[in-house]
Amino acid sequence: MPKRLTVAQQETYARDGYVAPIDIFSADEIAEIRAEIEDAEARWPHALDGAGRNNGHLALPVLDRIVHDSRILDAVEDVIGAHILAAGSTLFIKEPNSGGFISWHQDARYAGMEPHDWVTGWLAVSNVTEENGCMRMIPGSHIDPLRDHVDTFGEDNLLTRGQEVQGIDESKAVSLPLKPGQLSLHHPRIVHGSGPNISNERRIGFALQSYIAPSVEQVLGEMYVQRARGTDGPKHHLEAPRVQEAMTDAAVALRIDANQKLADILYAGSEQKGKY
Ligand SMILES: O=C(O)CCC(=O)C(=O)O
Repeated sequence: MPKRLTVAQQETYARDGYVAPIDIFSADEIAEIRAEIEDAEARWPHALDGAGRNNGHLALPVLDRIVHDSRILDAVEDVIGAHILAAGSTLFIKEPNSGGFISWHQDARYAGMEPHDWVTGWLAVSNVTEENGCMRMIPGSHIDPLRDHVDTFGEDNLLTRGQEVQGIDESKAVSLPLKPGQLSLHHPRIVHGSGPNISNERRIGFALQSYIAPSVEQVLGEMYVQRARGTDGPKHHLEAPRVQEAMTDAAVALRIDANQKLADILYAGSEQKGKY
């Protein structure tokens, strides 16, 4: 019996390559989380933007608590099983009336995590709507093998290389609006993207990218993981401690190393580097 998803939601994930919405945090809990994140942005400007958007959970307790929240892990367990490693996180913030968008892509194309026994969670910290740039999915696209991507390095593209799967039939796209505190889960090969924020509100998403089964290897470099649930028999990866206090020297140093290793993976084989 599943722990957090219904059997119907498990079937939806298997068929479509994503499932949403999944209720996780109450309105009060997510309001507190948002306040803590915005307080951290004010205290440590640039710690959470640009390349600083990556792996904030290694330095900020509020993000660490999300990554290790048992309700999220229950939903993840329903997809990848009871042994779970947390392999990274990214804050995707779109400011009001800003052009930043995410082109159609498949996460597995550049992530180096093989085989694809992993899943990405995406938590709405703010209200997330079509107007402010919610994610859009192409249902069933995870069934096919990986598609070719073109690296555009587009100015407003929020992906590292501006990587893009071209020729997508957008009439097939499904939008995933979420209320604050709701989660979506998506498959490593699902083709997805998101548009710009044409509203007057911030869009704050926290991507838990990704939760992996311990058998998953990193074939493009090295990465840090945290044991989130169960055991890590193979121990393929470097192990990161959980942070107790915000932005300690040790946590900041570890995060710099983790983000450099992540950049080495995401830009593997590319002569050009982007902003993230
Ligand atoms: O935040 C977004 O709009 C997209 C994020 C994304 O592509 C992902 O989490 O895999």
